[in-house]
Amino acid sequence: MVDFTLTDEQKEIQRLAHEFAEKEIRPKAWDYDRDATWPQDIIEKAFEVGLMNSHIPEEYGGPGLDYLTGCLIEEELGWGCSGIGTSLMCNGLASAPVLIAGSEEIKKHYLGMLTEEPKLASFCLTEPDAGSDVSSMRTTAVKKGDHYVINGTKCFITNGSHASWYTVYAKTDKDAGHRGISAFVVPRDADGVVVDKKEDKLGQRASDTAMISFHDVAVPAKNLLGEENKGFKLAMMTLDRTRPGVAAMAVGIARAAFEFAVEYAKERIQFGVPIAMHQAIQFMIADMATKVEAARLLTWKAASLLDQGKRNTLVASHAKRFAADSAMEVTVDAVQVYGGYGFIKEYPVEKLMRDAKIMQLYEGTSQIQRLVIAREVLMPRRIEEPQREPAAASA
Ligand code: COS
Repeated sequence: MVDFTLTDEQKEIQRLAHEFAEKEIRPKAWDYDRDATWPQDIIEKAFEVGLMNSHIPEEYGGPGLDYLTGCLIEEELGWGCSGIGTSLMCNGLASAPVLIAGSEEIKKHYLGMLTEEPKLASFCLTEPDAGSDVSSMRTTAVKKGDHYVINGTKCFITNGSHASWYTVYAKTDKDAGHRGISAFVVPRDADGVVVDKKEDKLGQRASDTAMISFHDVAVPAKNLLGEENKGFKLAMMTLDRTRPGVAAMAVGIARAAFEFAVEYAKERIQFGVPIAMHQAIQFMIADMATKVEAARLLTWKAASLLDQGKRNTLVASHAKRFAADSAMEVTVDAVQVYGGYGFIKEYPVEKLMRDAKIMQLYEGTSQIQRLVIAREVLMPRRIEEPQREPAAASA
C-alpha cells in the first residue's frame, strides 16, 4: 500500500518549519536578497529551534530525523526563501560523506562541532575546470608521512566563507581518473586555506558562494574519509542522499510562486473581472499546481527509498530534475500572471524566478540528472544493485 499520510511527528516538524519560514525568514527575505545580506541571525535562530542538521544522528548531537522529514523542512524553508534555506541546509551536503565514510573519531569531532554551536561546513567538489565532469578535477592530495598535503582551488562553494570545516575532494592518483579521487575533512583554520572570492549572484543572494583555495594544506591522514581513491563514489553516494533535499527546496520555491500567482490572479481585475476568471490564466494556474504536486511526490519517493535503505540514484535524479525544472517553469509563469508588475522588484515573484535558476544548476545540472536517468534506464542492472558504501576509515 502507498500511504502519503505523514506521522504526527512529521506534521509537527513541518508546522515548526513553516512557522519559522513565515515569521523569521519571509519578513527579511526580500531585503536580504536585495542587499545580499548573510543571514547569521536567522541561522542562529534556526539552530536554537532545532531546524538545522536534521540528518545528524542523536549520538553526534543531532535530531537524527529521516530523509523524508528532512525534505519537509527543506520545502518549508525553500518556501520562505531558498537563499536563506540553502544557507541553513548546506551542512547536510558537507556532512553526508562524513556520515557515510568517516571514522568514529572524525564523526564525533566534526559533526559534534555542527551540533554544539551554530557552525557551518561546506562541500568542496567543484573546480573552475571541473564542474559536471568531476573526475577531471586538478586538486591534489599527496601523502607525506602521517599527513596529506592538499593543493588546489574549489569554486561555487556554498557557505564557503563561513564554514568551520570543509569536505574536500582531491586526486590522490592523478592517472587513475575517477578511481584516483579521495575525500578529506579539512578544518578552516588549517594553514594555507584561503577564501579567495565571494560571488555576486543572480539569485539566492542571501546565501554565500565562495571560491576556496588550498595552498600546501597539511591534514592528518585520519581525516581521509573512507578508503584512498574511493572518493568519487563517495561523492556520488552523497549526492544521491542530498538531491531529494534540493528537490524539496525547489518544490518550496514553486509552491511560493504558485501561491503568489493564485492570490494575485484573484485580485487583479482586467476586462471587468479578476484575471483568475480568464481561461488563459486558469490553465497556467492548473499547470503550476500539477507541477508542484508531481515534484513533491517524486521528492518524497526519492527520500522514502533512502529511509528504507534502498538505492535511490534513479529517483533522486528524477526528483531533482523535475522539481528544479518545475520551479523554473512555475516561477516564470508566476511572473507572467503578474504581467508587467511581475518584472518589478517591488513585487515578490521576480526574486523567486531568479532563485529558481540555481536549482537547475547546483548539485548536478538538469542535463546531468538526465544523463544519470538515461544510464539507469538503459542499464537496468545498475538499478538492482544494492547501495554500495565505501568501508569506513579506522579511527
Ligand atoms: N553511487 C555509487 N557509485 C556510483 C554512483 C552512485 N550514485 N554513480 C556512479 N557510481 C560509480 C560507477 O558505478 C562507477 O564505478 P566503477 O569505478 O566501479 O566503474 C564510477 O562511479 C564512475 O561512474 P561513471 O562512469 O558514471 O562516472 P562519470 O565520470 O561518467 O560521471 C556523472 C558520472 C556525470 C553522473 C557524475 O560525474 C556527476 O554526477 N556529475 C555532476 C556532479 C555534480 O553534481 N556536481 C555538483 C557539485 S555539488 S554543488
